[in-house]
Amino acid sequence: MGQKGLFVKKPLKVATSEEPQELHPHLGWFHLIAIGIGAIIGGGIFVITGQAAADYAGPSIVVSFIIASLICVFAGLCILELSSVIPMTGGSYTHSYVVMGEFAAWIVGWVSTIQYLVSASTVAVGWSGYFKSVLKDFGIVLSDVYSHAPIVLDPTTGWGWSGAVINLPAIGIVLLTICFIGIGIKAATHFNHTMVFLKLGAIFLFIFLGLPYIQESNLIPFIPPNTGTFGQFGWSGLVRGAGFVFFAFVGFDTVSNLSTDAKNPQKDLPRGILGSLIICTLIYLITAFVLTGVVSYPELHAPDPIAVALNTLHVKVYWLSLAIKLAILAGLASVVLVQLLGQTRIFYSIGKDGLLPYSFCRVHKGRKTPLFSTFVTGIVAVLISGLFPVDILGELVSISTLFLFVLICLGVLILRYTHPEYERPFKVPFMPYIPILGILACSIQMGFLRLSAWVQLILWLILGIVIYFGYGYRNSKLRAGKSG
Ligand code: ALA
Repeated sequence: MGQKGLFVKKPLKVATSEEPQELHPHLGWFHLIAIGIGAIIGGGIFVITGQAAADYAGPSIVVSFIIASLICVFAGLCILELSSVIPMTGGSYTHSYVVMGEFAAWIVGWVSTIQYLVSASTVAVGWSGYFKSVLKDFGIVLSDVYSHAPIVLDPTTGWGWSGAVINLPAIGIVLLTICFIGIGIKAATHFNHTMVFLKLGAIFLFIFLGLPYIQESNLIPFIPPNTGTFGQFGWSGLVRGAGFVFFAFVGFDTVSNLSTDAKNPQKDLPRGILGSLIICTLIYLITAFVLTGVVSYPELHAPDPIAVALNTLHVKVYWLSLAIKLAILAGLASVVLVQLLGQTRIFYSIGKDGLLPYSFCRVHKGRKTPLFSTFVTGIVAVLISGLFPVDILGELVSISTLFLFVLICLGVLILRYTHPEYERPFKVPFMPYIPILGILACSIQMGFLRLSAWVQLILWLILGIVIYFGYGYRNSKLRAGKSG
């Protein structure tokens, strides 16, 4: 029999027994950590860190990273508990369906779309910046008209046109990765391992080369004085910087969406999520320290800050600098891949529940991949990455992810009190303090972001609510009694 109301919940038993066998479970903890690193390290460290240091935090961006990583630990523990109770494809979307009901689940799924699809597009735009830089090293100058976002958001004049037509390199990398995903997850993870290896190699080489060239004068004052405007240096800048570099951690929970692709989800998901989070945090702290130590922070406002830093090193290591840039290109490509992969799985799960048309969950028999979801993901990412610049997209991704984390921490609290009897292979320690701290930290961090980010998030939510009442509410399988 069908159920009514916006808060209709998926019973846990039904949810788990419904779990599809169509996808091919073959990922171990090592693969999951690699996928985590593939999703985490990317545009955040290679592009956004430089801009956040130059505009908001200066050398104290290192502390911003610590704040951002603590928020991720709070949220990560909550995600782990939910994943251990509800080990299903769809990650936070499915968890919310079981814990808070359909409407909350839709909101989470819809906002996750920003987290995955928009962040993939953001990184694709960052990829385009480094691609141009590499071409320039070979004497090829790509016209901005075809390699830059046509839409801009100026802090003083508002929305406008840059004069460019489209960002073709960004579109190119989206198309390439979406083809890999379409071919099948096995091919996708092999591609990912190679990329992760190159990306880590580039970072370690940069740290190794940069360490001897750190100048104390670049790091002092560690917290540059506030300019008189809230969020521009000083303590408020340091915290705003944390909101910006939060982008660099987006994706650490991607692994939780892959429970049906994992061989032993209950053990390997915690290892995958926490392992990749710890490794990436350490790498970020050292990289940010070297970056701001080698270059005076105002100079880091560039689409390719690592390349800027490499150019200031006194050693003439042209080929090494080129190798690092090439590896960064590979690394950024791996983030695009993992984020788009996560998005296809979210569409798949939402389609399965009838909140999006059935085509979204149809799996190609030979390839074992949801082809239509992959196709739609590709088209939307092509449009976003071809038209928008990094700063607009990155800020939207950060605020949306923080919003999601508030809901996730809330979900853990609700489930502990509504269903204390559920078996919890992983339990958040220090209940209820960790989720409460998570909610507070994310909310405060959101408060430090710019008004434009809030406006974009609210508009996205309104669009999502319209789509839900226009389609999902009427076609929900749970409500119609076809599941649940
Ligand atoms: N965390 C990912 C990146 O930095 C989104 O590119």
